[in-house]
Amino acid sequence: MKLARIPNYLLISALFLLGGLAGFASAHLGRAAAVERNITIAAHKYAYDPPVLRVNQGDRLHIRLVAKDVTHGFYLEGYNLDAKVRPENPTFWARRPSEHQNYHEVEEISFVANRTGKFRYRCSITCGYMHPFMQGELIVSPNYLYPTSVGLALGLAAAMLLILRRPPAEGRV
Ligand SMILES: [Cu+2]
Repeated sequence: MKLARIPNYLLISALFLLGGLAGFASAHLGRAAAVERNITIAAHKYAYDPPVLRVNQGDRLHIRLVAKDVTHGFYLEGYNLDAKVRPENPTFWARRPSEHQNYHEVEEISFVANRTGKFRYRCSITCGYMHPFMQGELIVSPNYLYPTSVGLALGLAAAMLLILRRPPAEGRV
């Protein structure tokens, strides 16, 4: 089947879907435009503020921790992060538990939220009788919407261009 014989509606839908698929695939490969997010988490007896963090996959998070009353921990499941934060201190201590690292002093912890899902963060330093209940949640959503819609729009534009450049129907015998 020659390109000129494909009906317009088929050409439009095919390129529209193809563009969307390409956008979706690029998001899946982690090429979505990353957003930098500066987040301060305040730890106090017996909660974190904010208790829930919502980000998109691919975002780079810069997390600063502060303690409001006593020394608290911050263990983030799924991202191999643990921290210790003391009140009145502008810096805190962080480590990667699985690599048996010692705590080192930092001003922020920075990482790319490349794993989607829900990850609990909880206090890793006994801070009082309600300590086991001190936890929050990081929710990382897949970042499909934006690249997919850009892909759909590009596919549509390509289809329109192709159609405008075709010879008129009566010219095609
Ligand atoms: Cu605590």
